[in-house]
Amino acid sequence: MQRVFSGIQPSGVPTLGNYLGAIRNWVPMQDEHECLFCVVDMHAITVFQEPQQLLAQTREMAATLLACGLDLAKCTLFVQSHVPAHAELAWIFNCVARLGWLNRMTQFKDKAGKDREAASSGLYVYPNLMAADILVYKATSVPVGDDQKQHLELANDIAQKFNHDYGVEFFPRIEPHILGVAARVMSLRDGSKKMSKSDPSDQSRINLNDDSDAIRNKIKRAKTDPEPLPDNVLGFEGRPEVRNLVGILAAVTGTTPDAVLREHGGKGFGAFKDILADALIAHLGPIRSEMLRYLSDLPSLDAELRKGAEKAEAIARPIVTEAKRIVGFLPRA
Ligand code: AQP
Repeated sequence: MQRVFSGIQPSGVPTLGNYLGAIRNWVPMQDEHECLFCVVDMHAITVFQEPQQLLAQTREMAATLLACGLDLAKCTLFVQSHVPAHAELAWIFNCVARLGWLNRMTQFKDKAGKDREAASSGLYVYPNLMAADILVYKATSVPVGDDQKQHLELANDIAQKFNHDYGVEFFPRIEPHILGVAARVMSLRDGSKKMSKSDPSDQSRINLNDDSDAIRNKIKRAKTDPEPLPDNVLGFEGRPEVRNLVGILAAVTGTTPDAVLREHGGKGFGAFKDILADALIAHLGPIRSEMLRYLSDLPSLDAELRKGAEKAEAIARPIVTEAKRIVGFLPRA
């Protein structure tokens, strides 16, 4: 049985992009693999988070994951900062990863923007912490959206260099697990940008806690063009917003963009957006209700997260202890 690790940042309310690109694909994996799912609050603070908001968003993210179908009888769900082994291994990896490797990471370039000097050093070494998140469990499979592929390649480079430098076969190879019809959901305002929970425009995304009116409004105002829907996927050329909306409908109705266009090709966007909004409301409504239910009992939610951290710690502690021994750290007597 493979050990699977995946994380999500509590840097905002989870979006439809997080759901279709990541969370939704985690649910069936629980039946086939040993799964660890983590709310990665240490990653979130690589960009400043207002403390009270971070705290609330961490619980909100955990509640959303449960509402989407993670089952605590089948998987381990926990908060990253509750398991210090992540930070311990990340420091070792800071000393293994090369600056040249980090310089190539496109996510740093995107997130740091034009003023790189003002970005936090945490944002720069983010991929080293991500490598530690995975390898501190010796996980071999990581389900992610396709935007994270580059970071996983870097994690493998770190694992190989650690093994090579210390002459061991300690860390395994990691395989990315990229799934889903709409593997990358784009912003509703700009089809060339990915949908992101931290985008300053709330209109750019569907949040998993949006109510029916908010969903309908955002879809109505989503950017399109005056032409009707094309008859087949070749018609997406030069129309990224159209490709995105069709991809979303295909993903939530469990079909393909081709099938959506066979049914709706030639329609105007007024009619198509109504159909899309209805499908999203039907799909996301029950998730929102469940999320609110989990959030109505915070002591139980916190207790479940503590149990999750204990289970995760039991796996991570011996692995990080051995990594420290390999490096030559004197064990505490
Ligand atoms: N638009 C997206 N389409 C498909 N998958 C996506 N993911 C994120 N956005 C999309 C996937 O969600 C998982 C968790 O992501 P994360 O929270 O760790 O960080 P992120 O990728 O940086 O997500 P956001 O929403 O864009 O957060 P912020 O705004 O804080 O940066 C990952 O598997 C990711 O691939």
